Amino acid sequence: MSKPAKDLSQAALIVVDLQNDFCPGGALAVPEGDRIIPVVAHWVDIFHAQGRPIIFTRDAHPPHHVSFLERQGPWPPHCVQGTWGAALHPDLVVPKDAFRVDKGFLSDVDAYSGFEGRVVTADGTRSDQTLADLLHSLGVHIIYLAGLATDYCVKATGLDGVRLGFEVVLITDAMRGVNVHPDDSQQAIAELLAQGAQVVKVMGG
Ligand code: VGL
Ligand code: ZN
Repeated sequence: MSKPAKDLSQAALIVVDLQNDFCPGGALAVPEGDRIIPVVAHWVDIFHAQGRPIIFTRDAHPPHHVSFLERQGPWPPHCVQGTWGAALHPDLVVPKDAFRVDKGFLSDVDAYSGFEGRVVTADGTRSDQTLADLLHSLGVHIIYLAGLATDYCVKATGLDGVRLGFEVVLITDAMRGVNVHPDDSQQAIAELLAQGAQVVKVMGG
């Protein structure tokens, strides 16, 4: 198995929206969305073994969210809080000490970026802490990004990360896109690279 070439001592892993509704069988399935699970699991193991933070973001909409078709939004209803579709995929092994960040929880506001979310505490309630607050409190300067969807929430999270001064590393084989237009994911990655993100380099292979 491959290992990252970089020292992870200032890094965190962010797994974006790896939820049932974005996987095959879900309400807004990303093609092959579930195929990334073993790759994500490998990276979770690497970060966990080094005691580095792992953060799972979740799309967490109320019913009748502004992004849904019924309100002239672009998407079918998905990731409604408390439903099966909003849960992290059951094949994911989520370490006990992993963090959760929910976003998109305001009825009239959509939020693609994890940086618009709030940290969920151990008892499941939403705090006021943002993802940036959390990363700063943990001394994180480098974020490794994986998850769904490359062309929406991964892209938005990466662009915000760069803007906020984080070094952003894309684990491109651990992400998949919706691809409303066939090359949307490629374009998202190109835009992220143009803004200063990097693609992960691995040793071993
Ligand atoms: C997402 C579409 C709608 C995502 C969330 O997680 O990429 N995409 N809501
Ligand atoms: Zn959504």
